[in-house]
Amino acid sequence: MADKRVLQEKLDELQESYSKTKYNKATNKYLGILRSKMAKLRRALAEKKSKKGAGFGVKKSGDATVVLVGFPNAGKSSLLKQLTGAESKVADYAFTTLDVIPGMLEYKGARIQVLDVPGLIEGAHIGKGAGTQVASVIRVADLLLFVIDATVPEQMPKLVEELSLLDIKVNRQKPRIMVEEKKSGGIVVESNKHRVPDRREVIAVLNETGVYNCKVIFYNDMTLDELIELVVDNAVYTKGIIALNKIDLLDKIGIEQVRNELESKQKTQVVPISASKGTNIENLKERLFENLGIIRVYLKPKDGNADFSKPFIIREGGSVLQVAKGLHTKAAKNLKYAYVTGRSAKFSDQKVGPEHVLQDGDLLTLVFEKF
Ligand SMILES: Nc1nc2c(ncn2[C@@H]2O[C@H](COP(=O)(O)OP(=O)(O)OP(=O)(O)O)[C@@H](O)[C@H]2O)c(=O)[nH]1
Ligand SMILES: [Mg+2]
Repeated sequence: MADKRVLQEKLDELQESYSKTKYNKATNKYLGILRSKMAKLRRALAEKKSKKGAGFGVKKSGDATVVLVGFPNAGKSSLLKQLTGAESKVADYAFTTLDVIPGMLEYKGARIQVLDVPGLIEGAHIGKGAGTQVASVIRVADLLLFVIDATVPEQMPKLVEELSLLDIKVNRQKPRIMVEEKKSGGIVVESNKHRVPDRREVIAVLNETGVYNCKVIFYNDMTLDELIELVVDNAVYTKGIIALNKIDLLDKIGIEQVRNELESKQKTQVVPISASKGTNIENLKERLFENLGIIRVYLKPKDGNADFSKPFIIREGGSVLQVAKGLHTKAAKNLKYAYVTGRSAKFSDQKVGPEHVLQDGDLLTLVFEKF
């Protein structure tokens, strides 16, 4: 990649043309693309500035991954210990944690990886406080657990804003679009009567990513900014719930007030806890499990009983085939059909195909081709 000085010069150049361009419908597209180019350059610069990030490579493991997100000193490391028993240094000052510290929460037969990361601060998106490296860990999460100091609830909208600038969109429906690349024929737009950016804007944005021939199909309304964040910025869309921490510092009425306000503004679940005192931690575990959409199925041999102490874990919407794949790739290839008893079945031992979608608590007998 180009050196720091060249990146900085390019960024200054873009910033200058951005501030000189007046906003109107004709320049809207151009401004959107400038914004996203500037964001990319800022990120590249931030990565160059902080070389310390080498320790940030943590592999996903377990059945699902939750990342703790919060300002410094909010209580993330204290909570990691409560949830998983893993030790991460706790201290009464900011930036105690400087690396990714993994823990494993075993709950109802599922193994949920919990990652403690350094606190996020305002300006993280321009690399402050190792913000871009922290973001690279947050991007892989299946669920975010925001850790908010109950005495400073205004931390929450700031975190959401900062993550958005880092191309991580919290609790927002992913806009649906399909881009079918073609060899020739230019760019064809199928809006399906949705309100979408005009054709020239769509073409300009796609050209920006090196696509000149394709069919674009829109499945919902979309603004130009949303189109840019989706195809140029490669944004991720992640669900997040809130652990309202340090409730031991507020009285009952205070806790309810903060909780209701956060819940209505952020439109997500808020679980009041005290990480240092261990209050309401079991309830938080249950909420994590629920929001991850984890499903347990029990394998039952043809003429035997299921082992209820060993659930097989899949995610909501998972099928019989996914279970077979999880067992062995060979098993998946040789799967013929299955018998299911439980919530997804109409009656006991219903015969179903590999694509049958399972539900929590189902009993499953897999039948294979002889091999
Ligand atoms: N009163 C109270 N203090 C808490 C609670 N949870 C954590 N703390 C204290 O808050 C301070 C910071 O806790 P940490 O767990 O280190 O916070 P952190 O979010 O990991 O901080 P960084 O690593 O700096 O980002 C410590 O002094 C904790 O003892 C809580 O529920 N109540
Ligand atoms: Mg910490």
